[in-house]
Amino acid sequence: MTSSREETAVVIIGAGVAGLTLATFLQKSGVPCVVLERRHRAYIELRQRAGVVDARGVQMFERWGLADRLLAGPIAQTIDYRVNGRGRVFKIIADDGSAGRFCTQQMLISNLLREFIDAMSGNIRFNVTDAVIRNEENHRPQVTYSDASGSHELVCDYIVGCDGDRGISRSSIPPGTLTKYSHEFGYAWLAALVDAPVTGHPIMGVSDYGCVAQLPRGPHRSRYYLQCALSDGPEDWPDQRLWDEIRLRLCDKTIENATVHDKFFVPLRCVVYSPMQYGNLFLAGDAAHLVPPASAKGMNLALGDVDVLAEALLLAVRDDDLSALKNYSATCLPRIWNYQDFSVWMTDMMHDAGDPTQQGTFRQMTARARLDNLINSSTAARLHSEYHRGTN
Ligand code: FAS
Repeated sequence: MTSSREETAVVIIGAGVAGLTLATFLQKSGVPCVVLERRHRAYIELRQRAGVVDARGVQMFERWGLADRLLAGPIAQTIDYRVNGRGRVFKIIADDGSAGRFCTQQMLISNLLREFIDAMSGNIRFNVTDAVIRNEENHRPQVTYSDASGSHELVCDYIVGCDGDRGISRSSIPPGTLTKYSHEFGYAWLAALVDAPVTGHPIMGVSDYGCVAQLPRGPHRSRYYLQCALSDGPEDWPDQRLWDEIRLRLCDKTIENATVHDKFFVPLRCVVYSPMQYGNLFLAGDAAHLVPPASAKGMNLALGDVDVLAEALLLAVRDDDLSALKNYSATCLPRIWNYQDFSVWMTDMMHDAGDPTQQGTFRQMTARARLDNLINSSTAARLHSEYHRGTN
């Protein structure tokens, strides 16, 4: 077993959407960086999560000249907001013609890995264990870790924590330094990847039996999301019950059972940590904030953080201009709170309008009025479109 000591400019912890996008931008700009990932390459390439890069994210990849190499085609510009089986198609307004692009998180991760490692010879270490951050004042930050070849020490100028909600970066910050804001919705989503493509429009469905959504995951697959109890687990949702509930909530007896590839349960919550930095450590993505999948903004908020951080790190490393880094949190948090508000609005609307046992019949009717507004009011439709596109 060997031990090594190396120097670099930026150490990125976590090879998810945030970590790999940042690493690719820095590598493209000639800023030395090392990515540390605890899983192996195949594992992260197979992990299924989000499905769409919004228009703001597409514009960012276009600015870096990477959109066509990383993203697939345009997404449907419509959503079928269905209430107890009655469909109403919402058309996303895009005056400047820019649109989100279909790109499952899995596809984006694979394309980023190919770009960073194979095309740009980027430096990434997989199967990392025992990573420890040293980020003290008047000391160059360090990360020590182990892998199959031994123990290692990386000395750097900056550390970026892109290691998600349960990573080591945020927990390396002294207790009491960050403020945690959180909101629990009190229910969960069952997410099921199935061999049934979306025919027609992506569906966001409200029903008296609970929320149901169907979002595309490629030409042959889609992901169904069903509202369920926080305590539910796979034993509560055998495939037959899944399909029976889908037919019930969409009021469509013609839907046939299809192969279910995976199922997982996501408790719906919103979380924000502030500030998103401590000394020379910066948090991005789920390491700093969480939103429920109902808003489809988890991956896109992570990309938004990277959009700001990449430019700030370039200024710091290249021009010794630390102003943007110092303002990183202040720059990101207003956008993050704006989309936290959208996520609460969207999640409440989609659930309150359905099963009245959650919030009662009064909230059910006001939530349905909000849905009607999206279809009947051009002003409401324009704002909703901006949120979907990530451009407000
Ligand atoms: P990620 O979690 O993607 O990546 C963090 C990386 O850090 C991982 O590769 C992890 O292995 C690594 N890591 C952790 N600890 C480490 C350590 N100690 N050392 C080294 N590496 C470490 N959003 C949507 O919009 N739609 C969805 O349908 C959707 N579904 C989701 C389903 C699930 C189960 C989850 C958890 C999230 C889902 N999201 C969804 C939100 C999702 O898209 C996240 O917002 C997005 O993955 C955030 O990206 P990152 O911040 O890069 O974190």
